[in-house]
Amino acid sequence: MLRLSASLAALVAFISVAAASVLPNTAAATVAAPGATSTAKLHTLAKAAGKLYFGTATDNPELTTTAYTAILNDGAMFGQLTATNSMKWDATEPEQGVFTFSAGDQIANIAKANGMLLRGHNCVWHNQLPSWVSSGTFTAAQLTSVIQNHCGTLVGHYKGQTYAWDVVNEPFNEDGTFGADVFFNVLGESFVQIALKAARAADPAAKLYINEFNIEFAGPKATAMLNLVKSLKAANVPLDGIGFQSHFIVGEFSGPALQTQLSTFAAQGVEVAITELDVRMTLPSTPALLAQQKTDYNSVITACMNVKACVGVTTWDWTDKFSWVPGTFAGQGAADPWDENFVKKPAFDGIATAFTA
Ligand code: 9MR
Repeated sequence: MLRLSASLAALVAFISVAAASVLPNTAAATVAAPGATSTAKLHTLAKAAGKLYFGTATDNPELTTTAYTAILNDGAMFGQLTATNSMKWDATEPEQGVFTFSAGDQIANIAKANGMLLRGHNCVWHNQLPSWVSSGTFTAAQLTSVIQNHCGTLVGHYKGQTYAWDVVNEPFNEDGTFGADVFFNVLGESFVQIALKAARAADPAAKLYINEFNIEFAGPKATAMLNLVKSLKAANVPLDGIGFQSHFIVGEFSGPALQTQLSTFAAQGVEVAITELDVRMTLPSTPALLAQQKTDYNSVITACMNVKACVGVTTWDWTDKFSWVPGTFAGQGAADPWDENFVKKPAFDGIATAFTA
């Protein structure tokens, strides 16, 4: 027994030494990973390429980090902002009829001060609802007026400042059925047009979007969204755009598939946009993963470039320091074009190259 253990230990020691001699040290490899070389400004490149904007989401707690705001406030880098959380229902109407816009205004004001477009996010979503909505008991007439009041007041507050609104966010399940939230349960799919009509009345100039994930490739969810667009258009319900969130995984993404979906929706007479782009990986990042991520970012921008109706691209924050990914997917991250120290990653070059191709 003792002899066996000793020889096992010797074997393990031998394998470790052998592995160390052929495998790169992980920590050293990460440090040696190449960063970006481009010194371009992404919004400037997007405009020169005929797009309306390159933009980013940002969140209020981040705005106290001066190294962060120094880059965020660069209107040549970012020509559009989305509030990550502060225009959502729980933030803006926490109690029925009591509206608070100070946090949302802080982000709207950064956009205004720097000449950036603003995308409103969002009016109606099953998530981040105050409990008076999510657990409320409503008749159809009552919930209709709750939606009309919320969307009307929210969109109306930012009237004249907003390029577009995600009026309805993530209405579908993966199988293409509507999510069973309070809105669908009480109103059926009519909640979509109730929200869109209220938003149009509140700000006739804002582009009205439905925003969704996992419609970037063919499947039941994309088909359901396409059918919804067709039925809303046929009924003359105001709808101007479809947002493709684009929360991708390194190496598991097809640019041609995305381009096909963008074109398919554009053919229905709506504009399209990449609204929440990030490309996550299993940590730690390696040069190979960062190189694949660069390719993936490049493919997303290329898909948008190849579809005229694709108006712009928004990343879901721009630095890994403030990415939502690690908090949601344990062990994953490094999803943004800048690292957690605000240093540009190869993905930055992937974006810049696609805009200039
Ligand atoms: O990034 C947002 C995160 O801070 C919030 O905790 C989360 C709560 O649901 O929402 C995140 O943003 C989501 C966006 O509003 C809609 N699409 C998916 C985004 C990532 O979860």
